[in-house]
Amino acid sequence: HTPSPVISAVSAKSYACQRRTPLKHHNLFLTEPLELLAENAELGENEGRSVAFRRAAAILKTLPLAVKRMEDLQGLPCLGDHSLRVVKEILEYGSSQEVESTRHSEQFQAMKALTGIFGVGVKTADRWFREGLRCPADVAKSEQRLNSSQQAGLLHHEDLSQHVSRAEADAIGQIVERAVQEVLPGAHITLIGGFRRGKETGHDVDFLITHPEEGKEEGLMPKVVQWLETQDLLLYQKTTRNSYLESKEGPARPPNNMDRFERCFSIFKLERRASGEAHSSAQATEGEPGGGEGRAPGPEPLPQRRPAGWKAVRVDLVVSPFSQFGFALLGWTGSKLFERELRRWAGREKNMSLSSHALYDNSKGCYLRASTEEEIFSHLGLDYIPPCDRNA
Ligand code: DCP
Ligand code: MG
Repeated sequence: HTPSPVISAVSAKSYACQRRTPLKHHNLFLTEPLELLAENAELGENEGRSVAFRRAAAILKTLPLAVKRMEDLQGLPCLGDHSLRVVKEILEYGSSQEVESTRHSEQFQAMKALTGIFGVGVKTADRWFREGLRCPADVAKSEQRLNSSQQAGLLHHEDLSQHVSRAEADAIGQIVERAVQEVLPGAHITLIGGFRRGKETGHDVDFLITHPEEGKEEGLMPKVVQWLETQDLLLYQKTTRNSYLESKEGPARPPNNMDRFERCFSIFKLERRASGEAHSSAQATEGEPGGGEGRAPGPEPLPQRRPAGWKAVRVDLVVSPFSQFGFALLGWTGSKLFERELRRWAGREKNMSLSSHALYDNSKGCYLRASTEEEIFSHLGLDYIPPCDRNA
């Protein structure tokens, strides 16, 4: 059996940043189970295992056809023994026992439900699980001490667990645009994250803000937040300052690049009027497993304020200096695996360190400047991949 030319072309490209990964593909019946195992590994803090499953899923997303037989996979990189075993079982029997038992396990479901609360990470969720808590309603009833983000997360959990539609993202975009123009005319805002990659729904809305005059962007975030607060548009916000400049770490050791910009994690109060379909889309995308009539058996709904007039929506705002804009844009467009693969490619194949602030050439001992994403791909010796094909 000789691999098809298409497979041969893909097989030379073992990094996701070398390939085009569209949003819609032909192998969801394989990638969904593999990504469930990846998620389970993440919830168990097994990062290596999680990345292995994600890489396996990502290669299958690039194939131009649905996989029918194991031979179709010959010569493909990124498929480890465990992933191959899962794929084989699905091809033969229609499902994988390991995947289905994980999907239905109490621990997986509880960890997913608990980390689904805004402000709750794996460590907290794990502690709560060991204390017997299984779902947000259990947490609400318990005597747990909650920090302010967790309190907001619980209070707005029902809204936040629903997908954000593109129309809602655009409505939020208009509000952010207005806020930013009020406090700093001439600033630019760009929709980043999943929506920039063409996703029709997201778990939040992400924006990158900059100003063409370097330095003008300094101190912008508190002013934007204050404006939003005076308009009663925020239900929660936590702002972190830009710590990149004060960072003592050398450039060769790239900073944990998500944390250094002036950034605001927030929950917006979106008037349902502001996006015509806020109401209906929230219901349409709920997609509870089990479906059918009424509620699926499971966690009881939380008691919470449920005014019909608005919906709580998670919004992330990031401010970048103009000189770093290309790096910030590339670093915040995702997907998370695509970002990871870009950094791995840079380090392993090019001896460079990429972050969402800069690109450093360790061999030459200098920074490589770039103002667009295209230039960064070119510095890295990669073909340009547009955002819609970064859905690894
Ligand atoms: N990001 C990253 N690594 C992280 C967190 C974020 O690379 N640990 C980058 C890539 C993401 C972007 O930031 O695409 C936004 O993060 P989100 O968690 O909002 O992810 P998405 O927007 O891609 O997905 P969703 O539709 O679920 O919001
Ligand atoms: Mg997002």
